Amino acid sequence: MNTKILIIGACGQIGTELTQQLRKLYGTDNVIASDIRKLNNDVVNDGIFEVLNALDFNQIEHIVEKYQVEEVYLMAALLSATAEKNPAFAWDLNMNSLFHVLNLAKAGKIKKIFWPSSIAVFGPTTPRENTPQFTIMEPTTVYGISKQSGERWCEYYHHIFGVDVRSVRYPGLISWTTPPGGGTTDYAVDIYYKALSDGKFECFLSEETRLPMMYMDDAIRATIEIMQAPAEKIKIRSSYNLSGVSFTPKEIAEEIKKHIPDFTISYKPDFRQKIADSWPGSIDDSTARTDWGWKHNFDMGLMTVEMLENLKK
Ligand code: AKB
Repeated sequence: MNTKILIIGACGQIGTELTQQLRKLYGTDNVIASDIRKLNNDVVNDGIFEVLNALDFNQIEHIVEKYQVEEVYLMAALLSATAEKNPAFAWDLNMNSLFHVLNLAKAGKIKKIFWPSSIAVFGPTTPRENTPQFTIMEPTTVYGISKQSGERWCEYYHHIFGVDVRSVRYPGLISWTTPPGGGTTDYAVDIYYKALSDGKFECFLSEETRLPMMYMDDAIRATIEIMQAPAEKIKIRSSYNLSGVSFTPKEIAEEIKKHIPDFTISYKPDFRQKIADSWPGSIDDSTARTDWGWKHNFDMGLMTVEMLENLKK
């Protein structure tokens, strides 16, 4: 596969693992990683890396032309908790970076786009359990509003201009390689670090807050599978529901206790509780399963074993 790929936001939680996997599949010379700053990590050191501001159309266009990029994965975004603190910048970054790549595709400069949406597109009036693909969407967070608007624009650019844009609504993502930053679901990563280092964890969500989550391996596979699927199988051009596991802080703590019996959890909900309360507890992703064959592999037990084993190393 000689496709030239650009990842924008390659040093983030998803970008890091996505870059490594795409380099394995497409070859190191075909994958251009980029981010707003140059860190000293594998993404930067193990292949092609460019400093790139996702808000700068000319810079993106320049990199696309320089490497003759065909596919762009736009992973740069401000997540839910950070976006509440900086609404104007969140709107600017989350929307304008998307317009830049959509417009490059409209101009025929790139062939295919992956853009991540989120369970944050749903709101308090959405059915909470087994949230359907098509349902009421009245997000009450800055991040959710930007993702819902982004979905509408993706669908519009596909229908009106024929842009091949593909998207999934990620749930909270759990991984051991790169920590998340600024999300409401981040506790589900932090809990593993603290269980190993301190044997205890103070959770910023209440014990019964159920949220949809997914192990990163599944999320990366979903991302690459939807991008590799034949175009006619991608019938939804806003974004697909995607489901892995679904649990409460209490349930994940119980799972960790099976491996670290003395582990304790306490609860001190903060402003993120309100965000979590507006989101679904579980997601119906049967449309993704039917349309392009999506299937998750990791349940809470397997994910916990993998997280603890890898973080111990
Ligand atoms: C967040 O918590 O903001 C993200 C998300 C669910 O999109 N992890």
